[in-house]
Amino acid sequence: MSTDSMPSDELVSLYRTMCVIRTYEDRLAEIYTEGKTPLFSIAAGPVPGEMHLAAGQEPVAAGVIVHLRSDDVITAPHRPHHFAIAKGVDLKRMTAEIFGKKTGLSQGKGGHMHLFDPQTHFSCSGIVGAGFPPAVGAAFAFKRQGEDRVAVAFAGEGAANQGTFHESLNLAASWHVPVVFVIEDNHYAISVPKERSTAVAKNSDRASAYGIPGVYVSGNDVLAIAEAAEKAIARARQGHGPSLLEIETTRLYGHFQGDAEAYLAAGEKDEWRHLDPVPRFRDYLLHSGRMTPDKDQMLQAEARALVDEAIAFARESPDPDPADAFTDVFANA
Ligand SMILES: Cc1ncc(C[n+]2csc(CCOP(=O)(O)OP(=O)(O)O)c2C)c(N)n1
Ligand SMILES: [Mg+2]
Repeated sequence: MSTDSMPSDELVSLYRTMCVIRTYEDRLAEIYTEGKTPLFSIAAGPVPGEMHLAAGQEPVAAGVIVHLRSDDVITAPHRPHHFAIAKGVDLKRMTAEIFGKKTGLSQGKGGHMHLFDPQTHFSCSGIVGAGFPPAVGAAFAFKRQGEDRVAVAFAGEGAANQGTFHESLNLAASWHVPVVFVIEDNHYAISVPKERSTAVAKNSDRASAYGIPGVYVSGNDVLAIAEAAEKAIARARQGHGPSLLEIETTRLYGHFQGDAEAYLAAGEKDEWRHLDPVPRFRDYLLHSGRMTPDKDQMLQAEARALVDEAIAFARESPDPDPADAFTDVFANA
């Protein structure tokens, strides 16, 4: 790990966030298959629709969001659970939303790619690249209102080839607004490797075209990420304008649940698993004496209990009432 400067309780708190995310994603992976076997039917089972899990990408969410306040704004992509958990979205209501239940964040009308939570200022979208413009809009509002709040737009490296990315960087830089763009480089956009679709090796190099700082963080290392994010977020909060971070990470499940991953090279996934950031950070904390084995056991048990409680809540919650299908949505009268 790259730095020893953080107090032990903050390090353990980062680890706790990563444990909750991993426990959550692993449990959802199991539950997602219920009712979908032996014949895969995407609509069947307790979790209908597509599912994009973020196991392996925990350091990005934990390392960046640790520096955000509850009134800061996040826009996230179609792979959103790690960001929502790190931002403090209520796990029960989020899980109920993913299960399509009435008690969900959007009464079950959004699903896993459309989690909206005004309380924690969290949103995400299934439209790739959709989160950049509203993050700039939020940052513009903060600046106009004289508030020291920050907006962070998270997106994948595939999304950095969308027009919205470039338009948003340009406008954010021109208006000098408090936004941080965070690109998760998990090497693939569905099955397309970054080098086949992107003209530069590092999206962080694209920042210079807009006159803002761009930093690439390699190694999927939560401490290196936290260090880079602290600077970018402080810079935005202190009125010094936007910046771009691109963070190398790994996706331990497929693009979506059910992805055969035929596009991966032999052994590629084994390498990622070998570098799994959660056990890697756990080992660091244990070996450096920053966390005791008892504390680790306790945190893992707490994470399981939290996730169990959220899943039980979602399973037991009622389905939405069909009579409400056209409330709170854009629909022709
Ligand atoms: C505008 C738009 N185009 C295409 C898609 C289909 N799509 C869903 S995810 C995805 C790839 C996204 O890759 P990346 O941004 O790297 O995120 P990752 O899935 O790797 O987290 C695509 C093309 C979409 N949802 N929205
Ligand atoms: Mg990607």
